[in-house]
Amino acid sequence: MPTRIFSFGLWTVMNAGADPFGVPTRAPLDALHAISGLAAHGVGAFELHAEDLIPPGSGRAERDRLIREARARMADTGIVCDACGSSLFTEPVFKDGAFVSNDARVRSLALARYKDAIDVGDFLGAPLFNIWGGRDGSEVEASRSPIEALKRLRDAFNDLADYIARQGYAMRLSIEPKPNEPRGDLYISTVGHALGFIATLEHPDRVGVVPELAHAALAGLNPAHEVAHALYAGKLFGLHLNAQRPLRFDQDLRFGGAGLKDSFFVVKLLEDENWPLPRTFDAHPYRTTDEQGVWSFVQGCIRAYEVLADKVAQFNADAEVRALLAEIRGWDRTAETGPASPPRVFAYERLDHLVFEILTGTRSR
Ligand code: GLO
Ligand code: MG
Repeated sequence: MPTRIFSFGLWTVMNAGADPFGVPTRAPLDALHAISGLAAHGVGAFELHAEDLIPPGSGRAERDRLIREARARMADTGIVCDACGSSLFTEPVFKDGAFVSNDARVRSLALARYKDAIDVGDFLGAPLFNIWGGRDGSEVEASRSPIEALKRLRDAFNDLADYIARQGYAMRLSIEPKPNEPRGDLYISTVGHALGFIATLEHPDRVGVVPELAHAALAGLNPAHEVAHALYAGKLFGLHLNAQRPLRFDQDLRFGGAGLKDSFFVVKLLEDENWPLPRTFDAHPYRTTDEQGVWSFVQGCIRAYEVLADKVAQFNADAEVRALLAEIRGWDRTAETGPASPPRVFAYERLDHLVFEILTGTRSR
């Protein structure tokens, strides 16, 4: 297994602690400081919204200066950019959506803004442009047909894929599904929705999926299964690790902060499948946190992944686990000899309990 690369969205450490009911509780980190700080804490890659680095409305000269500065930090520290995106969803003009807005002028503006962000991604060497359409859903269902919305989304993705190809950028596109945000029902809500939608595009091979654990939990889904569908389809172009208690408002907890067993099985899947891409964290430090706490949040995410990867190794090496799994595999081979008689005893209680013991550190190696 090559050395694992950990990545963070710049917006995660730049998050100022605001939530729907509260104003910011800390000063946002400067983007350049965020890049250097991540590198200093053992992070090998970062993902960004172009706007995290280049405030909307900046002129060309300012854009170029900020890109130069970012590239200098990257060259100095070795950190790379593994994905770019755009945070159009925060801006009032896109309140009715970006790609799906009923106002054609807004849709054109969204395409232009995404193309600008794609250019920024290319300058930073990003191999992926990831789109989470935070407002591309319906708050007022009567306001548009969902079929019309899907056609608008299709046209937009086709246009952006075409732009990337015409520019000759070595960049793939991805869709990050999410069920809701926070009042609207997004049209591309789960990995399954994304895969179905991608198949309708002109060049499906250029577009993949970036599942996020919290988004799967919001929909009440098993996150390992979400990730598995993307892997199985050859579409796991990226992944956002974090934590979320189901049936709650979007929490974006630190990886490891909730759903231990679900997190373990996601890590197990990635490690068992030797998934080669960066492990990206997309979460928010607590509102009560100061800058020092932001860096401890970063270390916490990474450490949680490493601990779980170590637990995966322990699980895979455990003699009793191995014996149980070998027995289970043996049942597969007896298929041709007809139905088992007497009925099979499925020793899953013990297997599942062994997961508990390994996760709680109560089983010796
Ligand atoms: C919000 C999303 C968001 C995206 C980001 C990608 O729920 O997870 O953080 O990951 O905008 O560009
Ligand atoms: Mg995300």
